Amino acid sequence: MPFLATLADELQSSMPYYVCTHVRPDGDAVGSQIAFTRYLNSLKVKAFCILTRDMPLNLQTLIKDTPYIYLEDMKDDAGILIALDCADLTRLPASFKNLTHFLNIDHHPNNPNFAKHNYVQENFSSTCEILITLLREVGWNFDLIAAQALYAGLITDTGNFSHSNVSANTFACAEYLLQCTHLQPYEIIQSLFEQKTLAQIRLLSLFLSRIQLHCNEQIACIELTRDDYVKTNTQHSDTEGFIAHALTIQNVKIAAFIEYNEHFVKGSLRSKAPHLAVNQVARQFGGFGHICAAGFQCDSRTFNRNQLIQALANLIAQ
Ligand SMILES: [Mn+2]
Repeated sequence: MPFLATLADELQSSMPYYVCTHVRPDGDAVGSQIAFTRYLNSLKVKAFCILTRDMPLNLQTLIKDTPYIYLEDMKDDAGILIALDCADLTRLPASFKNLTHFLNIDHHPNNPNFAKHNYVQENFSSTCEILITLLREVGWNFDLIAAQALYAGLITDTGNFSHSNVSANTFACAEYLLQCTHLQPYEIIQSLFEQKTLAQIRLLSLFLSRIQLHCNEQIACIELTRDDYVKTNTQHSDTEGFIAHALTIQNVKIAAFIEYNEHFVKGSLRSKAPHLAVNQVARQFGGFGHICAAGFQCDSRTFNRNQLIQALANLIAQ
């Protein structure tokens, strides 16, 4: 029986389903939320996307008439939780720890299967790719808004079908969305990637000017501070996708983007090939992630940048 069909009997309409994702959501996270909420609504099940106000503007355009609630506005949290693209419970908003964890659909390695029903597939490029596959299995009639959201997830998690996580199924999923709806890929590209503010471009310029190469020019490291955001009138979420620029440098195998805040340091790590598993290094710093894309957050008092560069250099030397 298709996985989603096995859940059908348990879906109830008395309690709302809160379709959640990880903090600092990306295209895959929000795309999954939108599509799954719409799927549940099509079954006459009361469901809402739970969004946060720090969500990037370009992702907000995908929501359209999908029912949602801002986490900040939630007064009563009695509901049933569905977690999408969430590597573990620590990635969920703290106020949701006490809800019934009904369903967990994800593609992160080491997901501990924290819900009653779990569908975790590491070999999928994105949670959106998993959802398209599962929704096809149950013969769901994809609507345009869901298809656009899912397509957005596919392209953001695969770097426009350029990363090592792309498979034949990834393209088959994209093809299916185009076949069954009037989806126009260029429209999604425009609404996701061509909506930058001048301030964001200035921040990008600053980001590029900070690139430093280490380890025989194989590691690119970029550091931004809170002051940099203040000066450019931008915020953390405005750096989405910046790190990919550092990886385009010849000979660079790994890029590390370090953001310094008052109390903590946030690191993003990317590698060009699956044999450079940057999630191993992220774990050393208390983080997690995919083989080629991982991150961590740690106390700024204990963080040592040279230690990070050394750990990455060790990875290359292996
Ligand atoms: Mn994802």
